[in-house]
Amino acid sequence: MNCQICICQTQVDDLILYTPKKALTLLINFIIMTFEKRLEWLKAEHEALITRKNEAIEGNGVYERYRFPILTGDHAPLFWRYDMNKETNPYLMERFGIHAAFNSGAIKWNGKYVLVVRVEGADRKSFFAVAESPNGVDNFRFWDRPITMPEYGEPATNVYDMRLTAHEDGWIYGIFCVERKDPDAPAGDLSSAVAAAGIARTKDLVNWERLPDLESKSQQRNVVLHPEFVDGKYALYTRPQDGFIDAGSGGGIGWALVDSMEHAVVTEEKIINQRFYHTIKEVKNGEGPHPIKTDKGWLHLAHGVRGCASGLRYVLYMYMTSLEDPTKVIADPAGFFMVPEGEEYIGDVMNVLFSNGWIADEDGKVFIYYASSDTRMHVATSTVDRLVDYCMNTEPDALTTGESVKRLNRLIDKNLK
Ligand code: M1P
Repeated sequence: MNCQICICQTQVDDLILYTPKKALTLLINFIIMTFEKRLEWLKAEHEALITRKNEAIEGNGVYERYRFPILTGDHAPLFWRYDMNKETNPYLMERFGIHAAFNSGAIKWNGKYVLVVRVEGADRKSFFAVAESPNGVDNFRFWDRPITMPEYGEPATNVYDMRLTAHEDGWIYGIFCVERKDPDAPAGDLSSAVAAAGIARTKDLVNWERLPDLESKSQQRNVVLHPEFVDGKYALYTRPQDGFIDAGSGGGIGWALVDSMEHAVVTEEKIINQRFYHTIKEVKNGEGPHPIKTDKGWLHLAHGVRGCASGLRYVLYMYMTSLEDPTKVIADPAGFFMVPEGEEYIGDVMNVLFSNGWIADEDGKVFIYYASSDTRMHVATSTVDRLVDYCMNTEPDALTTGESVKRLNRLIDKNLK
């Protein structure tokens, strides 16, 4: 018989809460586990985690956060992580560690809230896997297998951050970052990478047709496909990198029209949402999921990055563009929309909120899927009306302290009248 000592934090908490007799019984039950008992325990803990009910937390009126993260590495199926054969894994050890579940694309699919999750293994490689929930806020369960994404060209070292777009051409596109080691990096530099936008399409989220990577003058990250044709072309939100992104060069979220997704080539790029000195997007910014169409304009969610003593700080912000001309910004609320709070600050890459997925239901409810600290997934909910109101009625950043104080005084005057 293989016996192991095994007790988890929740059990320790339980022991503290329970009467001495109950605590003793629990202790005896858990302290020595056979393979079978441990498997039973693992399954029970996993099921309890997945089926845990989530609760909305009243917030600032713009959105509601939820009490629990919706996906973590621990949500990955046990049969991805453990060899469950007693002969080959007598200690029932984890054989494939799943470290994190974050930066997920999102889509409403067959009535379910579906995420294409960036899952990161203990080996630091990330891959895509689909998780679905019946209500969008809890009970997210991974499909049995991760996505087997076909390669294009030289196999990618890492892939991540898929944006999903159900395009009016009938396909669901996934655009994601493909990273490979920089072949021109000097010997000994094992960090420099080359990033490109990988493109794939599907009709069922299981079978993916890989298309050529986006061709562009510069490296690209955070590329997102607009859901409609514009002037008969596919429209992309881009994030030209390198030469374009040095401080002071005025880079930002770009816009490019391409003739075909089967061979997407960016010839011209126009910056539609710029970075600015001393704002939440001073260092860089990137489009989040594709914008939501509203009767007042396209509603955008993006991330802005600034530097500080503790490193880069990633926050979420919103803006709106015109329905007639999607390159024209019509609302640009000042500052951040969401920043890390509480445990969201803590994780692999601290001080980061990132979103590449949201779902707008037909009744106007919006599910904002965001990741914290490159570690776990959360949800916040709002409505199209509230988000449009937020964008239209939050004044833009006037870029100086004096103007911010004037803005504050205008609100105070109104309220004290
Ligand atoms: O670590 C924070 C984020 O950093 C990168 O985002 P960006 O290219 O916009 O700087 C990505 O690696 C992203 O996955 C990550 O969350």
